[in-house]
Amino acid sequence: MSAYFDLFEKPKTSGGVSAPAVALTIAGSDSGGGAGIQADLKTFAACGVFGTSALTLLTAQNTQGVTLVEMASEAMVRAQLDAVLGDLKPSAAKTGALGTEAMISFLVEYLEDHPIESLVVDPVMISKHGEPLMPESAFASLREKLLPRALIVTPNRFEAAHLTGMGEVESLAEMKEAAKRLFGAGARHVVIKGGHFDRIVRDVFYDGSGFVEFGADRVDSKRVHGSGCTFSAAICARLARQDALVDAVAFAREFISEAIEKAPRLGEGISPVNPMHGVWR
Ligand code: PXL
Repeated sequence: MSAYFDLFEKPKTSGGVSAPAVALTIAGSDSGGGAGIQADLKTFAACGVFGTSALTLLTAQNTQGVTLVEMASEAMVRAQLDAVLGDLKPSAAKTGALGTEAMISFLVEYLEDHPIESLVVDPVMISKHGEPLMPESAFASLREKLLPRALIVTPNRFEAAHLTGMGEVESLAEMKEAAKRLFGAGARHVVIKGGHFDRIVRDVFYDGSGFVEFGADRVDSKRVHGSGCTFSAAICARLARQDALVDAVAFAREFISEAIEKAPRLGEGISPVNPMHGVWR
């Protein structure tokens, strides 16, 4: 039986009224439904968690590519965060596409006044189609300002190479070196995903003292859209449910493998992953 067998376990109840864990995604919208907040909210729901969101940007896109990106105003992001944090009280949050250096700086300042302990940072830089979702000039802010706020940062090898300035992160040894550097930049935990390049997937988790390797000897050879969002959202959902971090990462590894294997053939371009694989396939 896989690790997500208890997905549909009943939420905790208080006084007969169900009280699910609440998670927050601070991310961009993907009109095509494959990545961004759409993937995050589906993943939260599939993991038995009530999803809330603060949209940072809108993309017009489908399986074939991104045609337009527009930023939300700072006032709008602030109002969304105030509304959600002040009332629904999420117990974990994740960041996805933040778009600009100004948005990163705003969010970091906001988090100073409204700290979120269980914060998953998915350093979204580029879409699956190769369109930049953040200018290179913002990478340093992400590393220097946002990573110190992260309970865990979840780059793929490409993102890890950019964030560390290592040029490339290909081998397991380079993944470990990159994880150490990102820990050194202030992230309290790091998981570097290997899935973008290997047929056999290997992810490396680092907590500052030791490494844990997670592997999946299947799937992930498919080119799909939304896998990074779904992976980080699954970690966030399990943190919201009070899982230990390493258990949340192990769960997310299983969850994303299944979501890739069950990716539906939709559209003419790159298929979206299927975070709802436990519900329909
Ligand atoms: O997969 C990264 C990602 C995150 N967020 C949004 C996106 C994408 C990729 O296209 O569009 C909004």
